[in-house]
Amino acid sequence: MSKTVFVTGATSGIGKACAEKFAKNGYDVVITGRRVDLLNQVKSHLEKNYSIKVTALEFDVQNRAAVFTSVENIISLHPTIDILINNAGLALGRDAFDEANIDDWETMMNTNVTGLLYITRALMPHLKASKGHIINIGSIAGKEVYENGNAYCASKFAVDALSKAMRIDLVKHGIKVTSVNPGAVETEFSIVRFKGDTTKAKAAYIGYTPLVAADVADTIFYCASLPAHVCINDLTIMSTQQANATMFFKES
Ligand code: NDP
Ligand code: 8X3
Repeated sequence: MSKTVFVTGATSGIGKACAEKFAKNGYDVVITGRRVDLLNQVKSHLEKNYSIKVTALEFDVQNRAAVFTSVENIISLHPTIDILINNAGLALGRDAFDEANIDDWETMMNTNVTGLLYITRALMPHLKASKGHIINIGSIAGKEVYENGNAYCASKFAVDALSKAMRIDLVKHGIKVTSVNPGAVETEFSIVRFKGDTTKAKAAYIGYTPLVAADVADTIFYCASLPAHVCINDLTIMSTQQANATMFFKES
């Protein structure tokens, strides 16, 4: 029987690349996001190219009722969920603590931390039943705090803590927990962070070769493909030219 992966935030970037990678390898896929047009495009693309079952769920991970209802509704279609990739997330702004927008702080916390908690709790019975694998997308920003990173870094430090906490509490159920922490990946991330300012977004990647979403998806797939007795707990993946959270070797 084919396995099922549940990927949050699969309308673009790392989540979309994960959906493609797992679909290519025969997994049934549940994809989620808020932009229904993009969700449907990803679903059609996967169904056209791979002989797998694809279910698209439109909801905002910040909406607790929507998360729990959506998960309940898919279980008849996908009775077994083997892998959860907690990927939906965002940064908003890159401002000093004293100037940052408080609404942005709330959105980052509610999405990156509370949303991840909701999804994971909603899927808990299914992951227990399958002795499944939770893969949380953290960040280098969850390992090192950088200037003007304040609430985004805090949200990813929280993801780091939750990965450790889940691993401790869920080991008795045979559930694996892996934290994958990328450095700079060129996706829609910077366009979202800089609120549509594509010049600022592009500037984040000038002078060096960033990761692309497929680099991260390939690594996640590797983590998910190991034997039952092997778990990568924590993995940081960076562009070769990125030495830490903020230091990039830029060719002149
Ligand atoms: P993208 O902006 O390309 O993708 C983000 C995805 O998250 C989209 O599919 C978006 O879907 C979804 N999403 C965002 N907010 C919500 C929400 N409230 N409810 C449901 N879905 C939501 O960025 P990336 O692919 O780069 O980011 C994916 C993850 O990787 C994030 O957690 C990010 O923090 C992390 N990361 C990214 C790095 C980078 O440099 N790009 C580096 C390290 C970590 P939609 O808008 O349709 O809802
Ligand atoms: C995204 C990477 O360095 O912009 O988590 O924070 S960074």
